Amino acid sequence: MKIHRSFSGLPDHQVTDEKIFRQRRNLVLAMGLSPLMPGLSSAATRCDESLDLGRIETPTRRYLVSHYNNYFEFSTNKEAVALLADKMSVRPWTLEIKGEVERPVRWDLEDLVSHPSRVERSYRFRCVEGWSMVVPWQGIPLCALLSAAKPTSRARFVRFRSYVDPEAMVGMQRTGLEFPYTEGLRIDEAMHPLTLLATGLYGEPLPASNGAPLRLVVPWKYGYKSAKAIVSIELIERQPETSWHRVSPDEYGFYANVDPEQPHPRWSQRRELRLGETRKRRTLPFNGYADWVADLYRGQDLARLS
Ligand SMILES: Nc1nc2c(c(=O)[nH]1)N[C@H]1C(S)=C(S)[C@@H](COP(=O)(O)O)O[C@H]1N2
Ligand SMILES: [Mo]
Repeated sequence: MKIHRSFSGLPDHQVTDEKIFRQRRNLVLAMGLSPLMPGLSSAATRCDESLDLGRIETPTRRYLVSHYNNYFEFSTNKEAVALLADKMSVRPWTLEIKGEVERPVRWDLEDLVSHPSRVERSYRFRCVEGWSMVVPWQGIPLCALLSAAKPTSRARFVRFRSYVDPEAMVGMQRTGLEFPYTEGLRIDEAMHPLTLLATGLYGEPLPASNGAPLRLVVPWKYGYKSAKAIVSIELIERQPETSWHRVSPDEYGFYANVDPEQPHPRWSQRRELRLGETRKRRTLPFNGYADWVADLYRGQDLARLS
């Protein structure tokens, strides 16, 4: 029988164990230095655990996932995005992780795509507008990259910036949004094991319309938090301003956790239309991920946080 050995000469399972151990230690070190915040300890202990998400609904057809998109850099017409976004060049691509970190890093896309922590995750995805989908993503848990950069004790929030290419992105002038598209998370949300930096879907590289080559996926929050085409991740002390919050602060909050009981000022959030279906479904608290993330918000006023 052939035993696979890695370069370290250890059988693969030991290497894995050691890798997990190192990740955990780095994470605990990183998190241990951070100011105490609700949910922090649970996020710290679960970052690198494998997640049993149970059974999830049937994935949305791939064609629908990549041909009905919000990507305002290109167009506000969801059906037009796929054609327009295809014209943007995504190679070469680097992602920088900077700010309040001991080890700023730049990743080439190639190294992310072959990253040892890559996972496959099917997640529900719920847009604030009331449509939803189920997507089989491939990607890297963001915590694996953040812990490698070693956040300092001042890192309490994370800011994500999308790419700008004024020539290819022909919709930029026609929206009220300011670009680069900017989003943010609290550090414990960013370190949560569900938070993914997606590099692909349906086993293939990300379609341009879904945010190629690299996009954030935060499945318990409304879709606008999941910024596309990410080039920069910055750890910072204060809650960052975000693109949607800036144009419409009463409608698009920073936390934006999916909450059927908290209506948007202009419509109810109780139900949603899954792409490809004809009858609406009930929207679930935290988009169905309450068991994994509700702890992050213990003791906080969720009405104000949504
Ligand atoms: N850079 C960028 N990221 C973005 C957006 C955008 O316009 N630009 N739209 C957001 C919104 S509102 C949603 S619902 C999701 C849509 O992702 P999808 O097109 O992959 O379904 O992307 C989010 N990320
Ligand atoms: Mo959205």
